[in-house]
Amino acid sequence: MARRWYRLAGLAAALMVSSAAFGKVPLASTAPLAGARGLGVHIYDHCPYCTRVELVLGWHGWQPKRLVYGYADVAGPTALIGKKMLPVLTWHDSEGQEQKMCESKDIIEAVEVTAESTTGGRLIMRRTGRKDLKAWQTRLRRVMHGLTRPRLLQMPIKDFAREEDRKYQMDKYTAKGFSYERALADTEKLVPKVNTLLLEFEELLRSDKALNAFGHSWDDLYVLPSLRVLTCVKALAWPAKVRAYVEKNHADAGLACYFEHAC
Ligand SMILES: N[C@@H](CCC(=O)N[C@@H](CS)C(=O)NCC(=O)O)C(=O)O
Repeated sequence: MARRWYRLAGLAAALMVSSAAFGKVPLASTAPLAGARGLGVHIYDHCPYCTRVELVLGWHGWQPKRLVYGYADVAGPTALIGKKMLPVLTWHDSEGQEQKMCESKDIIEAVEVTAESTTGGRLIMRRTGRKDLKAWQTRLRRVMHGLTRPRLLQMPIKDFAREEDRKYQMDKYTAKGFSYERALADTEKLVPKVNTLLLEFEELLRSDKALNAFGHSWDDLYVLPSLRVLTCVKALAWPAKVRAYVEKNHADAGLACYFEHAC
């Protein structure tokens, strides 16, 4: 029963998400999380998909139990949804049945739809498709990983607490041609590039709290998790407005950044 509901919920959410993406009115308007008890959000602390889910849950004032997994733990996530992939949201519905949902977009849509019909409203507008933002993100992606991958391993998070967790991350990216040694040696080349991007980002912000004047949108959900990950890099110079945007949005969601542990 739980499995069947889980598949149906996934389908309904997928329909809503895809119709939202094409600018249509969502096909379904049920509130999948109304009456939910014992909400749990299963995550890796450093994972951008997990962060976007935690941001939306937190902005809505929901405080699910936070279950963080070691990156090499295959059994934990697999026991939830049959594969090693997070985030996953778990809860008991109004009939006491255990429910699970994966896919960050589906989880966020479920939270938004539920908030719309229970607590008064959605918080996240659709992605705008701003070209300036897309170009900025593409340039950031090219340079950020050399700074963040080696340093995330040093953060005091459960993801990388054990040697096997750190090895899992290193094996994963080394197999794709990433060199940790070269990345660290390139620090002095990469830092000015990211600093320039952070300065440029200041110009992209159209309000203190959001990328667009109308408020939060998927634009923010794509960018904030990358900026949070960058907070583990000590040598970066954060323009005050950008740092405030990052700190305020994460603080509002009750989510810590890595500034104090940056290395
Ligand atoms: N489409 C999924 C993607 C989730 C995803 O890729 N999660 C990564 C963590 S950032 C994961 O679980 N990776 C497992 C692994 O690398 O072993 C979503 O949006 O939720």
